Amino acid sequence: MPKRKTALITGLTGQDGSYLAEFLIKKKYIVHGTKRRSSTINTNRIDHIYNEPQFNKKNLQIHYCDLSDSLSILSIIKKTKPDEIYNLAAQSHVAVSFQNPEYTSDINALGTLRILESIRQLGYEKKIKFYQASSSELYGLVKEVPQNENTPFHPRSPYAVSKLYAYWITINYREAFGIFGCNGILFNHESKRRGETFVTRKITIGLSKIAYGLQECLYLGNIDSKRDWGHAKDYVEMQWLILQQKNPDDYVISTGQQIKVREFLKKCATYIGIKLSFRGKGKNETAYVKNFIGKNKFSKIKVGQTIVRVDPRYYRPAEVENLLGNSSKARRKLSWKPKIKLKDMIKEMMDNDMNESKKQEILINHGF
Ligand code: NAP
Ligand code: F7E
Repeated sequence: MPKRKTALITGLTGQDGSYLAEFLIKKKYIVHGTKRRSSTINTNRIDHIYNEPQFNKKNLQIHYCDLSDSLSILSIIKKTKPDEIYNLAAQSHVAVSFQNPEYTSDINALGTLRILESIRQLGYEKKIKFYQASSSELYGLVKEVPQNENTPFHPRSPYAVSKLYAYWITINYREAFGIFGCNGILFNHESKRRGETFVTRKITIGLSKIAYGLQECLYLGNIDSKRDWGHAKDYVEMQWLILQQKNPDDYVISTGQQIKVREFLKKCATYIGIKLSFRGKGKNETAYVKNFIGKNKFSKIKVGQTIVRVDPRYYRPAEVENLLGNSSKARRKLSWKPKIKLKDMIKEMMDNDMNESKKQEILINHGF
């Protein structure tokens, strides 16, 4: 039997970490993942692969690790001796990075350095392949549309600046020490496992709660920013493919399908039979229920009701307005193309969050 490959995923408990672990286990890898200590259990995205009887527990092993802690990183790499490391751990929220810039930089920038330097200190430069979760946020104040691997960067947040350091330190360790280090410059990708405070999930949860009378209104920031959205499941496959190539390289990963936040909102509303209309401008803009498409399935919502308002507290000190990726290099060299369409992703997210709200409404209103 050929020897099974071993992978180490930092940020196992996050959206991408959970999908990547599933993907690698299916590929017969032994997967080691890191999680950080938390006062509540934070493994809900991976419990199904950790506990399910058909998965031998040895396929997924979890280690405590914080990217601020060099010694824990070094000792996990030494203990697990992985063939591949996927560095997905990060303080990944752009808005939060303005409030916690030093922490964000420590984890995202120096955390990446700590892993690369551990590989070097252990003498594993030729053994371990390293994937860095780089981001379309690097393009920030964009110099061209669409953006590709040669588009100059102009980061617009402490998050993006920290990811710029991580991007370059990965290339530096590749050039200086011969580490097989690669950047995936990933555009926004979402799923039903997306963190609740990112805009797509905030919208799917908010609309679902409004539909079941659990919330009156959804408050959003800049609804005119444009994003190139894909599904996380498609994007983790790319992360793996990038490390299977003969030579290390950097790739843009995107669908090339761009819409505004307000369009995403409208599409989610349409999915549950609500036609939204907007009135007002800037911070005074609101969205109300224009009419129902078909029969109104939600007795708590009325025609004319304002269900979305702009709240300037969600504006960012510097915004990234226009992200659109050109992933032709990845499509050509890795024969990759995304499989999941935006409308199917919206269906998955809305179905998931409508189900959750329905359960909550039953608990609250039916005396259980
Ligand atoms: P996510 O859901 O926020 O997951 C981040 C992971 O990092 C979580 O497991 C989190 O642990 C862990 N983490 C946070 N701080 C840490 C620390 N100090 N030490 C160790 N682990 C820590 O992010 P994601 O959407 O899966 O994204 C994965 C990676 O891709 C991130 O690096 C992100 O910046 C990057 N990225 C994401 C996108 C996107 O659209 N999703 C696009 C481009 C790049 P907890 O579960 O305990 O919080
Ligand atoms: O914002 C606007 C917001 O927080 C998208 C991370 O995964 O992708 C993600 O970063 C847009 C922005 O994602 C709200 O101003 C409006 O223009 O969902 P987001 P992001 O900032 O694009 C990149 C590629 C990453 O690398 C990051 O790790 O939506 N927006 N109203 C809002 N955003 C939020 N969060 N909340 C609002 O209420």
